[in-house]
Amino acid sequence: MLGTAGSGKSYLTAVLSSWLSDNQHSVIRVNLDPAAEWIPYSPDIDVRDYVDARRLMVEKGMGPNGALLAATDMLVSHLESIAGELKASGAEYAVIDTPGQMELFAFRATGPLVLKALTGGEKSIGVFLIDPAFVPRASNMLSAILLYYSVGARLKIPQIPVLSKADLLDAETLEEARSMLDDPVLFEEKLLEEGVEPGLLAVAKSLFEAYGGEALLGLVEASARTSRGVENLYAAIQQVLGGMEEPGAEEQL
Ligand SMILES: Nc1nc2c(ncn2[C@@H]2O[C@H](COP(=O)(O)OP(=O)(O)OP(=O)(O)O)[C@@H](O)[C@H]2O)c(=O)[nH]1
Ligand SMILES: [Mg+2]
Repeated sequence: MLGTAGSGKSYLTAVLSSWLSDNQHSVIRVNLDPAAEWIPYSPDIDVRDYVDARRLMVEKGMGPNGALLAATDMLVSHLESIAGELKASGAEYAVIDTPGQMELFAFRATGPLVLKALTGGEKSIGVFLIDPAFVPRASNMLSAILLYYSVGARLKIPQIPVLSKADLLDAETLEEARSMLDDPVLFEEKLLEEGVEPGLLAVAKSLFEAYGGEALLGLVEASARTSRGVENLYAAIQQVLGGMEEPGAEEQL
């Protein structure tokens, strides 16, 4: 689960993993947030058992951001144990809830490193949550879209874009967002109206072209509050998994 702070990663982790186990899949929930105070599920694997950012603040007198940085970097020395726990579980699915401050995970060296160590060559998919606060203003949506592709470039795993907390958006707003996301001309018009500079307009246009006329191909609308869209998210996951090579297939060739 990836996404900006507060976008709903932990709640969707809870709901998706419950959905999976209700549907006879074995699943474990992994908390990767060393600074989480409270989590809406009980993690089967918890990085706070290895590094605790809150304790660093108290014991080393660090500020919140310094402690988070230190804790995220310290995670690296525990990767083998955490990956061992994950493998030993033998679960069919692991839902991994990433730290609130996405930039710490996605944009520092540790993120890709942690991801690679934990997934150990198994098929992995990023579920990228877009907060409804980005919707439906075109320039905000462009920011979210660029963030989505930027994380994809860093982590190099297939991603599924999810509009989270969809229960907070009324039908009209959702329709407005949808129509912009699959109509490059309308999207460009709105961007122009909102004063987005021409260089960025060209970037937006090329994204539409690159992804078959949709800025966020396969966007899933989901709500952890009502569970709406969770089944669609599962279907999207299956579709991506189906298109992926079997683990180790590359090496065998
Ligand atoms: N209405 C609504 N609120 C939600 C939903 N999912 C999460 N929230 C609320 O959004 C807030 C953040 O949700 P989290 O799941 O903690 O988000 P997060 O991305 O894990 O946040 P951090 O890890 O702290 O960055 C909480 O107060 C939730 O109650 C949803 O589907 N609908
Ligand atoms: Mg969280």
